[in-house]
Amino acid sequence: MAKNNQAKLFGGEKSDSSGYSAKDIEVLEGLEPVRKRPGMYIGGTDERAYHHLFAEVLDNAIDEAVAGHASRIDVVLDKEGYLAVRDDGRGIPIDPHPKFKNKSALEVIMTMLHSGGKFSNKAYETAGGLHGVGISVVNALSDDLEVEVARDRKLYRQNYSRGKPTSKLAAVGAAPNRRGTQIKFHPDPEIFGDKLGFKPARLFAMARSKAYLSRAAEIRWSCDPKLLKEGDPTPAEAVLSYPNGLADMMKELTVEAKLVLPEAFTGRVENQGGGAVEWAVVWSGNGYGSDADGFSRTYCNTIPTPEGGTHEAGMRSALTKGLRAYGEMVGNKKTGIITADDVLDTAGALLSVFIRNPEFVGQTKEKLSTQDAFRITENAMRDRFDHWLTASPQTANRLLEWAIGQAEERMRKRKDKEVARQSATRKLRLPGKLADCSDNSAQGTELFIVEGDSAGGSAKQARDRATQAVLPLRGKILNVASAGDDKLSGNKELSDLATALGTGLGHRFRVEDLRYERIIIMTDADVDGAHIASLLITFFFRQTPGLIEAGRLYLAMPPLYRITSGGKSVYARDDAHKDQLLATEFKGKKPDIGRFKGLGEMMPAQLKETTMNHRTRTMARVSLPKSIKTVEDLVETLMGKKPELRFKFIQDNAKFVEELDV
Ligand code: 0RA
Repeated sequence: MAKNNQAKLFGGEKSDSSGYSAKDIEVLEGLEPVRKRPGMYIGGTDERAYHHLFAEVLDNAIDEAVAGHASRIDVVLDKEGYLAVRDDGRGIPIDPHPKFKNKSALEVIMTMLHSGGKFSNKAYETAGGLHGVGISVVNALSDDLEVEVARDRKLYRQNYSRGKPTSKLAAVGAAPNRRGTQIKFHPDPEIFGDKLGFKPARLFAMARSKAYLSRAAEIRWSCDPKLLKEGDPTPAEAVLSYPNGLADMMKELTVEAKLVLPEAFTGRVENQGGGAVEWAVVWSGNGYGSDADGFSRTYCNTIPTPEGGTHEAGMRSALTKGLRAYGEMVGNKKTGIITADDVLDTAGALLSVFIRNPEFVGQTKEKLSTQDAFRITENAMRDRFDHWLTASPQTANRLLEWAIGQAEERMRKRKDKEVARQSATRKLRLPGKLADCSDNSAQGTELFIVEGDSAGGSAKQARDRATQAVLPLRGKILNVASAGDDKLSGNKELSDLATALGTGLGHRFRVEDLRYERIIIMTDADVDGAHIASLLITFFFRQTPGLIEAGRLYLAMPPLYRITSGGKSVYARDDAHKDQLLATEFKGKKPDIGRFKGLGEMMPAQLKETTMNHRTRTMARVSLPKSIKTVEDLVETLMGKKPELRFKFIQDNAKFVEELDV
């Protein structure tokens, strides 16, 4: 009997009216690579991959239903962990394959990578395309697999293990009232380990979402009750039939959602040639601007396209343009501010398209790239959306108002953000008056805080551009000792200073963030200069005590006098220094004594030599005398009523530390 059938099989000719025959099957290669590197074909060997085997088998049956050849699919999970998927389609062809003379088409489909009916438009109008790696991969990764084909009133069977036939394709009986294919398989523990098994809940969810997507097919689910653990809500038996397709899926997805409109916008448009576009769209609302509510699930030929693609873009375009056109039609003046995001951010959208020869791109080939899908989807949805809106103005107006509310919320948020960003960049942007040094790291660099713009100008000319920065401060600096923090931050001079330092102020101060190795206060060598220096020291003491503790604050010591005699010039810091020089170096001479009114009066070369060039200058490091422990002490000393005290402090303090050669 079996022998007879074999003989007949291989002598058979094509008997199908669709024009499909074994020669249409593309053949690429054997299955060894699949077992060697399963991850390349099913993305791993974990539980997800394990269940993906079911998706592959189910997709084949669904394709047969979508193509209009099958209407019922049975999924049966038995207690041994075998999973069977049966359809009532045409049945996998069992005639001999023209290229492989001694093999049936079925065997070629089962044992050759990338072979199958999916490659020919004649076999399927809208097959899942590249996504389906094919039934052969499932075969390769199963330790036991059985195919049954009911065709031409006969039942055929063949068994496989790990991709290789373990029996010949044989007619095993009559099948007078049956047509179709059944594939029953068990994933190979050699590949997946012996811990994994099918999870009923997971299979059921997969089957159900396929049922929503193919109204053509009714899926009957059955699972051995022994596999259902306590509390698992998965039914042992179920008929999954959703004549309303995505509308049903949407109902299921939005049972608890708050919706802007009571009804979903749903529809289905069938094109000639078997293509179709189906959708269900709702708008959810938990107040404007709550962007957590939107979702978009798109499919092509029942295959999920989580990365969207051309079909999704077509949908977005249809919804956006449609709503805007409606707004313009009813003369709503605000319509112009609506963007695609306003319409779509809170939209929950389901979209399923069926097209011929879909093409996918992206990392995981999960984004539809077929150009036609845009136009097909946009046209189908736009036309229906226009009708839907005009047919119920109440609903349409509500949606329009919602979108305008979204737009206004978006614009308000953007404004807030801009304000926030502005203040953030102001913090980062260095003050315009700062002449920064070109070296990027703090090491070896100095910031000169200079009194007045004219001194600042001299200092900028005198500095070493690579390592010395100059920040001129002008005007009366706030009396920082008594100023509150808000007044402080409102003071332009001091906030510029804080910015230049790079450290935060107060409790946010971090010495590591200091943009320079040394901070040098450079003021005139007179009482006013001492006043300003004392204000600054008070500021540092209050806002950045760590900077003083770290020994990074200095006082420049510009000279007050220039003593010249017989072509020889010497600078004197103060009166005492001058007197000392007159009594020693210039003893018995009548030198010319010049007094600098301020730093600004000095030639840049003089300023450089006396105050800024670290090889020739004299500087004092600021360290507070032990007697000063609190801000109050310091303020009392520096800011008290008597300016002499202040001047004295600066001078004493300068003397307090060794004169530095830095
Ligand atoms: C190749 C060609 C034809 C059908 C199939 C494959 C087919 C495959 C599977 C897998 C599960 N169920 C299936 N049903 C059909 C067309 C055969 C013909 O034209 O007769």
